[in-house]
Amino acid sequence: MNPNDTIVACTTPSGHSSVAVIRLSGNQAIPFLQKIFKPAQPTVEYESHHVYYGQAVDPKTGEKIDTALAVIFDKPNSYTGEDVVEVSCHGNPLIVDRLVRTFNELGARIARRGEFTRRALINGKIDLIQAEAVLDTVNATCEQARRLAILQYEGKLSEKIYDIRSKIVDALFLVEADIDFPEEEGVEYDRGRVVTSLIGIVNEIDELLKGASVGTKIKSGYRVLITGRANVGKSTLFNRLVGHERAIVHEKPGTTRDFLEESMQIGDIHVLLYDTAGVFNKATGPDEIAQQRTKVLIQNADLILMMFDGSESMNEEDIHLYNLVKNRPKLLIVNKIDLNVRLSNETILSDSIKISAMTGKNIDTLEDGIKRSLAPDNLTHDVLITRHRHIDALTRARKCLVDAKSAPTIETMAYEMHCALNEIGELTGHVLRKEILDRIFEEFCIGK
Ligand SMILES: Nc1nc2c(ncn2[C@@H]2O[C@H](COP(=O)(O)OP(=O)(O)OP(=O)(O)O)[C@@H](O)[C@H]2O)c(=O)[nH]1
Ligand SMILES: [Mg+2]
Repeated sequence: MNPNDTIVACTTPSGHSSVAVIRLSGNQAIPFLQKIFKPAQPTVEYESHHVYYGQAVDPKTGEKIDTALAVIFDKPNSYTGEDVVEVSCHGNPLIVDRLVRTFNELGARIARRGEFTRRALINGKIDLIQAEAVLDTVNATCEQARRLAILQYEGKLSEKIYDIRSKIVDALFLVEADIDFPEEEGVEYDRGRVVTSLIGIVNEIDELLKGASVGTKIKSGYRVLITGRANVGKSTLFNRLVGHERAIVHEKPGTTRDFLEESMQIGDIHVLLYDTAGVFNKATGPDEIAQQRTKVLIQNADLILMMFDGSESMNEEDIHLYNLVKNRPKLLIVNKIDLNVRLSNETILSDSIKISAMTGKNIDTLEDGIKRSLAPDNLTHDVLITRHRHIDALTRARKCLVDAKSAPTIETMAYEMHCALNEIGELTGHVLRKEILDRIFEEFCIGK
C-alpha cells in the first residue's frame, strides 16, 4: 500500500439511489478531476471548498457519462489532510463504476477499506480514538451510541487521555531529572510527590474504566429478558414491544422453547430483547433444555421483566421463578389486566406495572420503567469508554503505573512509567502498530 498513491472509491452504498459520491484523495486528485470533469462555467483554477456544476466525460472519447457536481478540498484542510475531490453523480452502479474505472485508468488506485480515514490518522488530522469514532458514528444503532460517537469524534475522550498522558510525563520528568542530574540543586527527587501523583493518575484511569461497562453496553445493547411461567403472555409482550408478530403466541402452555432475540430501541437506548421459554414444573425433554437456557439467560440479563398472570392466582412456579430473579435487576409485571384480576399477592400487586400485553394498555408506562431502570444518569459524562481495545490499553497502562509506584529502584520506576506512556500511545495511535491498525480499519467500509 503506497501512501503516496492517489486513491479513489465510491463513498455511498452500492445500488440505485438518487445520488452517489465518489471520493479521491492524494496529490493527483485535482489533475485527475480536471481530465474528467467539464465545469459548466469554464474554470482554470478550482477554488478550495467550492462546488462546481458540470459534466463528467470520458477523457478518451469525450463521451458524456453524467451530469455531476464536484467539490474540491485543498490540503491540508480536508478529511484526509491531502487534496480531496468529491464528485456527486446519479446513483446508478453503471455510472459509478464507469467513473471509478475512468479515474483508475488515469492512475488512481482503488482505496482499501477505511483508507481515507487511515490517511487522516497518518496525516495527524485525527487520532486513533477519533478514527474508531468515525466507525462508531456510521454504525451507531441508537441515539445514545450516536451521541457518544460524535463526542469521541470531536475529541472528548482523546482530551481526557492526553491529560492523563501529560500527568505521567510530568511525574516522569521528576524521576528522570534525578537519574540524569542526581547532584543538581533544585531538581531533588521527591519520591512521595511522584507516588502521590501516580495514585492520582491511577484513580483517574479507574474512573474511566468504571464508566466502560456503561459505554460498552450503550454500544452493544442492554439485554432485557422477559420471563415468567408458561402462558403468562411473554411472547405477546415481546411482539408488542418489537412492533410485529415475531413470536408464536398460543393458548397452549409451552409454546416458546428456543429463545428469541430482537435488537430494538426503547427511547434512545439500544436493547436486545429476549423472549424465553416459560418455566414450569416437571419439564422433561426439550422443555427441560429450554428452561435451562432461560436460567442461563437470567444470569446474564441487564434487566429482567418478571411477568405474572393477573387473571390467575400465584402458584409455586411463580414463586420458584421469583426466587430465581430476586437478586437481579428486575421489573415486576402483572399481565392480562383486561380480565378479572385474581392475583392477590399484595407485594407483587403494589410493586408491579400492570399491563395488558394483548390490548397494549400501559405499555408506555412499562417502556418508561425500562428506560429508567437501564439509563441512570450515565450520559451526564461526555467521556465514556465504549471499546474493549481502550479498556485493555488502559488496564495495561494502569498496571505499569501501579508497578511504578512500588518499584524497588528509581530506574525501574522510570521504566514502568515509560511502559505506561507506550500503552497510552497505542491507545491514541501515537505509537502505531501495523497489525492493530489493520485490524481496526478492516472493520471500515470501502470509501470511508
Ligand atoms: N386476555 C389476555 N390474554 C392474553 C394477554 N397476553 C397474552 N394473552 C393470551 O395468553 C395466551 C398465552 O400467551 P403467550 O404470549 O403465548 O404466552 P407465553 O408466556 O409466551 O407462553 P409460553 O411461550 O407457552 O410460555 C395466549 O392465548 C394469549 O392470547 C393479555 O394481556 N390479556
Ligand atoms: Mg411464549
